[in-house]
Amino acid sequence: MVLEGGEGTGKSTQAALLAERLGALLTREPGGTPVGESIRRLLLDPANAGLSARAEALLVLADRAEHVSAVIEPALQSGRDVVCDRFSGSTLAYQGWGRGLPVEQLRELSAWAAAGCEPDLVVLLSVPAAVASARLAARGSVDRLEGAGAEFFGRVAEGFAALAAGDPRRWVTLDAEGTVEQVAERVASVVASRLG
Ligand code: Z5A
Repeated sequence: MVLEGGEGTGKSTQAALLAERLGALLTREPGGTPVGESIRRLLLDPANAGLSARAEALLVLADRAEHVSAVIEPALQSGRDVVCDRFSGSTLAYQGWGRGLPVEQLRELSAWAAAGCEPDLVVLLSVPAAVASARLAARGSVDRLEGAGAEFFGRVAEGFAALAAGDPRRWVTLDAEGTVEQVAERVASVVASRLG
C-alpha cells in the first residue's frame, strides 16, 4: 500500500499508523535504504536549488530502484505487507505535472526502476492548500522542494487528482482534514474495504 499526496497532508503520520495497525513494514521514498537516504539529502538540500528536472527525476528513480530491490521485494517475498510513504505517483505528479517532464516517459522509466513492482492500493490524502500550509508552518523548516512555489504545487495537486481519476481501481482519494485519529479511521476503513 502507498500513501500519496502533497506536503502537509499527513502522509507520514498516517503511513506510520497504518503500518502499525497492520503489522506491515513501514518505508518511504525518497529514502528507505542507506543509499536512498543519501539521495533524499541531495534532493531536499536547498543548496541544490539549481538541480535540473531530469537530474531530479533520475535521482528519485535511482532511489526507487534501490528501494524496491533491497527492501520492498524482499519484504513482499517473505509474506509481509508493505506500507510506503510515497512511490511512483509522486514521480508522475512532481516531476511530470510539476516539472513538466513527459508523464508517459516517466511512467515507463518508473516501472523499469521498480522492476514492475506496483502497489495494490494507493491512498491519496487530500486537504485544502491552506490546511497543509498551516500544518507545515506549525512544523517549521522549509526544504528545497517545499520552497518551489504555489504554482508548482498547484500543478502537482492537479497531477495527483488526474492520476487518481485515471486509475480508480488502484487509487482512492480521502479527505485528510480533521484530527490524526479521524483520518486514521478513514484510512483503515478504506484499506479494509479494498483489500480486506
Ligand atoms: N518526491 C518527488 O519529487 N518525486 C518522487 O518520486 C518522490 C518524492 C518519491 C520529500 O517527500 C519530497 O520528495 C517531496 C516530494 C518529493 N517534496 N516536497 N515538497 P516527503 O514525503 O518526505 O516530504 P513531504 O511531502 O514534504 O512530507 P511532509 O512535509 O512531512 O508531509 P506529510 O508526510 O504529508 O505530513 P506529516 O509529516 O505526516 O505531517 C506534517 C505535519 O502536520 C506534522 O507536524 C504533523 O504532526 C502534522 N499533522 C499530520 N496530520 C495532522 C492532522 N490530521 N491534523 C493536524 N496536524 C497534522
